[in-house]
Amino acid sequence: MPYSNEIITLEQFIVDQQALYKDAGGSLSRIFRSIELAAKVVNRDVRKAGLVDILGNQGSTNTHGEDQKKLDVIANDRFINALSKSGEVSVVISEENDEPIFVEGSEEEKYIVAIDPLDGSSNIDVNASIGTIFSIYRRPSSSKVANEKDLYQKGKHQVAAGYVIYGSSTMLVYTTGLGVNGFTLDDSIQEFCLSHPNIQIPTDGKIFSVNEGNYAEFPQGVKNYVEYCKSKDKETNRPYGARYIGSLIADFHRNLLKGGIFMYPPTPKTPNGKLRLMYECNPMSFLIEQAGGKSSTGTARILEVEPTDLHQRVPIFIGSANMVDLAVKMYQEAEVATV
Ligand code: AHM
Ligand code: MG
Repeated sequence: MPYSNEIITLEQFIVDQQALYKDAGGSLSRIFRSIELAAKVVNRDVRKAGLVDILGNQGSTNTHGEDQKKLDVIANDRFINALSKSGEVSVVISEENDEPIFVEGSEEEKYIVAIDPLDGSSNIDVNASIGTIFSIYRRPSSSKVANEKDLYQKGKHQVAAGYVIYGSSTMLVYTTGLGVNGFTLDDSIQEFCLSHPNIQIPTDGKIFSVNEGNYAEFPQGVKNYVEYCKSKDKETNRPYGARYIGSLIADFHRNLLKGGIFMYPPTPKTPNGKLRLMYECNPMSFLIEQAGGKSSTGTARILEVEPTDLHQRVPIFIGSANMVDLAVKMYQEAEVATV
């Protein structure tokens, strides 16, 4: 019988699981090792952010016209470097880079990794949780250098996805399609240790997360759902709690553990919502489905969306299965009624 207090490190867990996700050559494991290393380094950077001059804007804007904070730039470099050195990744695509990065000397390798190196960056200087999101694809083509077909894959083809949250503790949560597991960084030994095995999101939740400041611009169906969440009903335990940090990882992580729904709907100002398909919506959707939840654009399963641009945005409704079903139903009914 296994000793119940046994510490299982991320590295050990991945080695044990390797055979299950058909990674006999260890390629994916090596990619994970580089993500783990970069995460530890970025964690160190984040923890000392208030002490050294790495807070504030870098002075450049990223491909979406947003200010880049210094830490965004640092985290981006750290992850790109680590992934490039893994020897397994042919292309890195990053929310912070306009163009895909073809890794010199690894052009023929079989994996493509998409990253949002520091999500929720507007929260850096107010000390709220931020994080890194990653998403891994295998190249379908055997061409020497990755082609468009390799880069523009639907989310359902991800072989692994996860995030690192730099919060009150630092956690790495990931899936390879065999459930979702969470590891907490033990600072004293600098190891991610299994703390949240086989995470399942409750089918019904009591939290709704949406930027209600945009309410006037919401589609009618989303307004209806928000009103539903806020109205009183004993049987369904309403009103639900409203929680919105403005950092997807933090909002997602809380809802994953407690049950809830996160929404970034389309508005006239942001007709495709705000969040990026490749760097945010696909990885989070893979995770939520593996945890028993759901994720939709309002009209389609996120993982079925055909990418047409590496930086495209999509509306998102993600979280507890019953909450997403109802939100999507109300959204669609109102859309039909306005046609
Ligand atoms: P970022 O990748 O530039 O940090 O932006 C994405 C963030 C998400 O983390 C968060 O869910 C969302 O933007 C919040 O947007 P808003 O401030 O419009 O509510
Ligand atoms: Mg982001």
